[in-house]
Amino acid sequence: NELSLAMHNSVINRDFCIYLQPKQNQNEQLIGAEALVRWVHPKLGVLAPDAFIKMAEETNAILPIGNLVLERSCEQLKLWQLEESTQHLQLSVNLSAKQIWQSTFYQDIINIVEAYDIDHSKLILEVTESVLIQDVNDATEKLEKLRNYGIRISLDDFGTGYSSLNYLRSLPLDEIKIDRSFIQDVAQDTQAQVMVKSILDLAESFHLKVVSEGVETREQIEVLRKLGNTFYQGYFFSKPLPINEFHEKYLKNK
Ligand code: G
Ligand code: G
Ligand code: MN
Ligand code: NA
Repeated sequence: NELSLAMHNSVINRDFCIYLQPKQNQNEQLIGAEALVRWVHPKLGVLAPDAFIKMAEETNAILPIGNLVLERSCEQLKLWQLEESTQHLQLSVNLSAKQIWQSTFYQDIINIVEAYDIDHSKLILEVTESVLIQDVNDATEKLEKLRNYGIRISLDDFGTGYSSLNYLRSLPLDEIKIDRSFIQDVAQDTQAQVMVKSILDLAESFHLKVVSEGVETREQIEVLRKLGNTFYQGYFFSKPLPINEFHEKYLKNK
């Protein structure tokens, strides 16, 4: 159809960019960002992932788009690493299952990381449970290799999958991101608080960092602070921003 033809052309023309959503530590200091892809459609303008990621996966366009996102992300990390004031910043990149299933997956990542000559430890790859569930052994082996190379691995949308606890034990992880459905309720709902507290305790015993996703209010932050140690990401701080706006807002006087 028309949109998939346009996507095919846009892959050739590299009409994709990343927006950055800030990630803060418990003291609410900026520690990095998540890269979120946007399709800069020649006629329709900037499109968000929900408008095209599904189609990109169905047509396998997600493979070149995924590589482009990684390139743009490593390029940004390289720029941050040239300045003392920004070299501590980390950048998280979402991976689709299709990317991980490629036999060239590991080497594709390494090639990009080496081409941009970045500090490996500042790149975080986000995977979802559903990705891992389909072939745990294959995913574990590949992610373990990336981790041995120094790249960090994060489990996205944590709590929405169905056998989360087993995975925490067996997967090569550095971080989990608590799904925003838990965070949405955490200020009012004591059950959500109990859930989040258990996740934070569990993560601590596994030496995993935790990001609370979808933080929208001060109240949520105060409740989360009492429950344990977590980083924050969400509209309370900022929606995903074009790179120049991100720099304007967070790094202007640095
Ligand atoms: O940017 P937005 O808030 O609309 O993101 C929506 C969804 O799209 C999220 O679930 C996110 O994980 C996914 N997504 C964003 N960027 C990428 C990307 O570069 N690759 C893949 N595979 N998914 C992405
Ligand atoms: O699935 P993933 O976590 O990769 O996707 C992040 C998605 O969540 C993006 O679509 C982003 O725009 C959205 N998002 C980020 N912060 C918030 C928030 O505070 N509230 C809501 N409702 N969505 C958010
Ligand atoms: Mn994500
Ligand atoms: Na998520």
